[in-house]
Amino acid sequence: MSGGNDFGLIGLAVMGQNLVLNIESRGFSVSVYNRTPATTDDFVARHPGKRLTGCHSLADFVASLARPRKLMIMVKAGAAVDAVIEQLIPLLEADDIVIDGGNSLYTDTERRDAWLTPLGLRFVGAGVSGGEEGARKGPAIMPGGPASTWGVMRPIFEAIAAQVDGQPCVMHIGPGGAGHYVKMIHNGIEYGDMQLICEAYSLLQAAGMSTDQMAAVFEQWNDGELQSYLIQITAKALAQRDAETGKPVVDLILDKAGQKGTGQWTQLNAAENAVVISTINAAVEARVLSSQKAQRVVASRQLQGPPARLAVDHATLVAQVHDALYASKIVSYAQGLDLMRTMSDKKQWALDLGGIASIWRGGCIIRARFLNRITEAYQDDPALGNLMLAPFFQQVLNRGQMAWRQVVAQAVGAGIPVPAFSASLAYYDSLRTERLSANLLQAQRDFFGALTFERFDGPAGRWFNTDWPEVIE
Ligand code: NBP
Repeated sequence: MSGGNDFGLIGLAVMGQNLVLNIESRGFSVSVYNRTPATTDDFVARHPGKRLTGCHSLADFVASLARPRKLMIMVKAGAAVDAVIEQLIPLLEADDIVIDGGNSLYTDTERRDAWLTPLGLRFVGAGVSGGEEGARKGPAIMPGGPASTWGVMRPIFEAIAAQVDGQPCVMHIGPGGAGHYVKMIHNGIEYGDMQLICEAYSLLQAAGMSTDQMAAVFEQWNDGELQSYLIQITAKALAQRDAETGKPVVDLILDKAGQKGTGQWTQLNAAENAVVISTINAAVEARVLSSQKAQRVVASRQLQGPPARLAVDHATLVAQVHDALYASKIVSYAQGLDLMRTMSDKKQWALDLGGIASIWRGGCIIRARFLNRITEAYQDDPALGNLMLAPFFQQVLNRGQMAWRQVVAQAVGAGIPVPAFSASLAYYDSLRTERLSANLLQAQRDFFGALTFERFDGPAGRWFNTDWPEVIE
């Protein structure tokens, strides 16, 4: 078939609708399909004059697309994606490109890739970040899949992606599930960023700052090295007043955090690969503990601690918390990048970590000025082992480490939980400690299990043990 629409999208919920409007606005004709046909009709009717073709059957939808067909599935992650693919398979032809733009688990993407490739179809798992607004105005897009699809998809992806300094926030991430994998790590890092900001807020609040004062601090931080979308929206959220009561909205919101699971996927992947992501772990666990509100209310009456108050000068605290936040953020990104590097080596994905940082500069939730510095660090040293050792980040960490300690120490002293700040600092201190206490740990292992140890005064790789005394209990 010649002619036909440039692109097709299945799944007209909030993400799908906004992506379609974005794609159409860049000059592409788009066919749309939704399981519930009324949604399709309503969507097309609400956008007259646009190059949209509403289809009531997948057969009509597939027939309406130019070949090789380029279509995106944007339905609820999980079984719905498989259900749509099953229906599509008999309708598609060799070389057609099926993109899953939802938040699929990367192992599901690998399974689908192995399912569709032998059928001659090209499957692209693409992470799309930025929520509703990103989808409409320009998301960060992380497509994986066969390299042959990149040339075909590039004009559309580059046209619809967010742009930063004239660069589109999209690149071919790597084969198979690499795109969805990188989106998962993006989300894990997002968890870390959000928790760190919340800890900064809790400390400023404990020093008696009003929400308006804190909003001003975050606004000021957004003009400096912490500039980021999340800092910006934090300032705006703190400044927001409830229309009914006139109180700050944040003071009315129940302290129970929700989560959709991508943070936990990141934790599992890190555990499987023995990579430390303690900041992200702390962030996920902080959400879990927050959700146990009833138990916390009981414990708050039974377990003792100092009053959660900081009697300190506001300007000094603000400067210290700034440094603690920046340093902890660097640790969190270093850990996320370490996990990506480990998986890239294991799966031979050849991930371009500097490039990934660069496409996260726009469209997505973690967009931030400092991502430029990560890109530069990998440009300067493509084999960089740990982000914290790049000269720029070393200097920031060395400069901020005393303030960071003071913040964590004050928080601990006042009984204010700062799990992500303290996990980040512990990682920093562990990494820079030449001689850890693991000598004693090895002694214990050898004591109870004859598991042997290496010696400082022995050659590396030679294993020793000792005749430990008998334990009489
Ligand atoms: P939802 O995740 O709420 O999914 C709703 C869509 O899935 C509807 O179009 C629905 O059709 C369709 N659907 C379902 Br449910 N089961 C289906 C099935 N068996 N067959 C065909 N269609 C089915 O939509 P969303 O919030 O727009 O999110 C879409 C994807 O994007 C998800 O993977 C989500 O995790 C991801 N997402 C990403 C971001 C981000 O920031 N990147 C934000 C939000 C969502 P119906 O109308 O007939 O029920």
